[in-house]
Amino acid sequence: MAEQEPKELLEMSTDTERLLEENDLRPLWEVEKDFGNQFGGFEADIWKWEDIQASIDAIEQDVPIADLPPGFQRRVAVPVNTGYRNAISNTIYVGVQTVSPGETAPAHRHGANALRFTIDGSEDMKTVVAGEEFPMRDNDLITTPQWEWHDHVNDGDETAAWLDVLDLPLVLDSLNARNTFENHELDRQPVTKSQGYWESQYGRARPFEDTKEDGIPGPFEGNCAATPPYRFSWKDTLQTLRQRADNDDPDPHDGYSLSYVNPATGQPPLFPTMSFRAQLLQEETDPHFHNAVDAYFVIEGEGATHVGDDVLEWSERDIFVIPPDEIHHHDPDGEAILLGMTDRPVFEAFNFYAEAEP
Ligand code: 1HN
Repeated sequence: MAEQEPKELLEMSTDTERLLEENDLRPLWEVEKDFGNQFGGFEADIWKWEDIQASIDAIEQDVPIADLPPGFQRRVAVPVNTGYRNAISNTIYVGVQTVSPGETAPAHRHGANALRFTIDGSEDMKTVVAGEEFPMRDNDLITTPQWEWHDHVNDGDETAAWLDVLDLPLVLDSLNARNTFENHELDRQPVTKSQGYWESQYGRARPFEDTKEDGIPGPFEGNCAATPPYRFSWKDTLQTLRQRADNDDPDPHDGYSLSYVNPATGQPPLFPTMSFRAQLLQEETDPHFHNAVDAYFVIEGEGATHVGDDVLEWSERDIFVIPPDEIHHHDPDGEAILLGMTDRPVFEAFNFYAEAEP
């Protein structure tokens, strides 16, 4: 079939063009071309740990947290996409943060949801969330739900590093919700709860009240219940993954996979805007594609992820991203474990989520 000639652009008279322009009006057939292009050049991309490590070490040498200008006051190297220089994707932000021995990342709170996934941690590296000190051990995942005060205190001897994952591009850019940040009057918020408090409230026996004094909805509010502050210890998560690998069949696209559930509901997503999985891969997965963004952190092992015509070769601690609608599959070299992050809950909330095999 002969290639179709591009259609001639509709021409308006110069007078009409000027009239619209003077009145801040544009014809839809012009506007239409710009929709969906604000976030240009979103390609599959990978950030290798050795490059991230060199960068976080260098900024740690140059920039004490105490010298940071007013603002978020966190020492973070932020993987950015070619088409969007604020974050890895248009919805999910991932950063790599360090806190040196003796340093504190001062207390603040905000409307964006956040979590920490510990890379180099210790019992003495604590993130303080909603009055409780959570020790950050390697590969622990700790939530910082929206509006909860949080500060990070390193009482250990080694620099600590972790991933921050926030729905920041969604909150700050798409929703333009900029007045959603507040600094605490103290660098360190008072510790008002004993260790283990938050976890204890979401076990099999729970407080009877619908809503606790601090306003965080209790377990009886169905799927809308807010995410509590919570630490998912890697020790437990890994044990569950192993049990799955020993007893179950893998999912064709995601291997042996666990959802980090909202402890208040027992269901995913962990946050209304972002969902997380631990995925153990032993074999090549089947290709599929979907309109939600997937980002990954390599917890263990090495392999490759094929995205369209690209091959992302990954090893431990690398970060990579798969743009919407790209056909992709994983090919681990032996056994590998990934942390999967996605904005799928946003699509599902609006009945937009779609997934298919090629
Ligand atoms: C934030 O609160 C943290 O608490 C890290 O560690 C990165 C980036 C933007 C906005 C808030 C943190 C952040 C952030």
